[in-house]
Amino acid sequence: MKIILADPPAPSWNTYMRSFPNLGLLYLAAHLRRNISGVKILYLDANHSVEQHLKIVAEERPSIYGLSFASPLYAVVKPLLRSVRQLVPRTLIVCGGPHPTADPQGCLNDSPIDICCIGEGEETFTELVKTFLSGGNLTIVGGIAYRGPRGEVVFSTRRPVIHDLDSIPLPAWDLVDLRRFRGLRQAKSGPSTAITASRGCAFNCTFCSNPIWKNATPWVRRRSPEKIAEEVELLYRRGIREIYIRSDLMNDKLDWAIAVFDALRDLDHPDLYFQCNLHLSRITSDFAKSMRRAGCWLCNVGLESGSQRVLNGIKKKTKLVEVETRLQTLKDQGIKVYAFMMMYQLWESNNGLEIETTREVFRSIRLVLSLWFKRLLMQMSWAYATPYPGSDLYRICKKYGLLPRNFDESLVSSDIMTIPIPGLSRFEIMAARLAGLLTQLLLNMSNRERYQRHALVPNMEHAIVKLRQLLIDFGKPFVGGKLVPQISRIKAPQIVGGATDLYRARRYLDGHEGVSELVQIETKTV
Ligand code: B12
Ligand code: SF4
Repeated sequence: MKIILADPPAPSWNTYMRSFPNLGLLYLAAHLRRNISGVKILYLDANHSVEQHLKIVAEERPSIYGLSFASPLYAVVKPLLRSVRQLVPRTLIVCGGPHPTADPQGCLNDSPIDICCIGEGEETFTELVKTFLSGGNLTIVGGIAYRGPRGEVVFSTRRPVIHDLDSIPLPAWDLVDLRRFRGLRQAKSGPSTAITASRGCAFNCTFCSNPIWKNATPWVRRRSPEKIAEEVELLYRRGIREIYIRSDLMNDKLDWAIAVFDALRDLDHPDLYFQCNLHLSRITSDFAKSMRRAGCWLCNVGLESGSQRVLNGIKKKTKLVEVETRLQTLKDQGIKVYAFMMMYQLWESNNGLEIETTREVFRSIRLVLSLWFKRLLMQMSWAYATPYPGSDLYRICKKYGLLPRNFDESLVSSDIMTIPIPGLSRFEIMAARLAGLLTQLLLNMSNRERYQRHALVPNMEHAIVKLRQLLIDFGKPFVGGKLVPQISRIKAPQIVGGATDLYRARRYLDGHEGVSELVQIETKTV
């Protein structure tokens, strides 16, 4: 029996997806192999073009095709799945990951998906394959959604989360040719890749899709330091020299986090570096020391805003007065900080809908500049607040009628202003965005340390391309005084380079790139 586990082909402008393999799929493959013998698993990574992807599917004719995707890619996934269905009509199509978990109804209604896996997939997928092999009734498998006899979406029993993450085998790294991946955008060494040390997050930021994983407790589960070190050692032996620990937060439980970094230090590989994600409120000196001793040189911190009102509104659990001291703690250990910032948040209070003002966005810009001036911040990026399905922001936008008509397409890049914010003038949005991007450029240009060789050019290009798009956007139509996100039909010369790029996103969805490619393949093969 053959199974394909796949990422959607990454749009050409999306470098993120090309940086390292999909850990969820590697975990599924490892669990499947441990529990079922005689199954051939093929991992199709995001670096395949649409054409290559479909060619492999047509050649292999798998019994099961499993696709993993987050919401930004759904607009791209729909035509892909239609092609897969036409090429291999008898293959069982199973989808999982953030988007099928957050919106199984939408997925099953709009796409030729047979089964959506809700939440964690190891046990669900293994049970599905076993039942499939024995010719049993797939609908009794827990943790799935499927179409019932009248086309209605039916949910099977809820599946509990896996409490002991160490009981899952290490991801099937042997299925992966690491040379196919670009590695991390910012890296001190290379080749680089990513792992996860835990699952879930105890925080509840309103813009985050984390609630989709919270359908069962415990919300946060952690691997043992020993198992994490075992995986790191395996990757080191395969030549990896830098690892991004992609857990949502590395410092929510400090004794565990320190034990993890101590175990990594004990591996005694001075040429191995790490990066991770931190919550500002839990940065302590002991923890920062353990990070540094293990070779962790860079951390991402979601600062999000320079306004306490906004931070409270989005439930960030961050105090502005603490920002400098916490970042200084990292600086004292030589650890660099990359800040994630957001613009134009919305939230709900007792008074109804609250909206971040342009003045507040400029406070965020001022905060970034002052932290940069004190050398507490190395780099940062901006995103418009985007209502990903599963987040509270999505619920709020839906409630107040603030989801655009072309919602799936508008999600494709967080450089697109997805929410048509009432009462905000176009000039204000443009001015804030311009000031933000110039700030980002300033930070990028001022970082001329040696390790930035890999990172500087793409990051500068990233900001320049966004600036250019902003200027193009300035000429776009507004409806009723609001910026209405639209996938426009602009024709313009190709921009070289690899940064995420709204401009290319639009071309892509316009049918200039992947989508038209898909249509051609369909007509050729049908
Ligand atoms: C790593 C990561 C990335 C990597 C992905 C690399 C890769 N090739 O996989 C990169 C850097 C590309 C990335 C980018 C982005 N990401 Co991201 N990312 C994550 C992160 C931190 C961890 C994912 C992970 O590895 N989890 C560990 C594995 C074990 O879990 P998993 O992938 O969910 O897989 C399990 C199940 O979902 C299921 N499953 C998954 N696939 C399948 C398939 C089948 C067939 C089955 C049966 C089951 C199944 O089984 C797996 C094992 O249990 C998550 C946060 C999170 N906590 O999940 C955000 C997250 C997925 N990202 C998110 C977002 C928003 C983004 C960006 C838009 C950010 C941005 N503004 O640019 C981009 C867009 C990506 C894109 N185009 O799709 C959101 C998605 C929200 C949504 N509704 O879709 C998340 C959930 C963060 C959040 N909490 O809001 N991201
Ligand atoms: S944004 Fe980060 S801290 Fe907030 S809920 Fe999501 S993962 Fe947790």
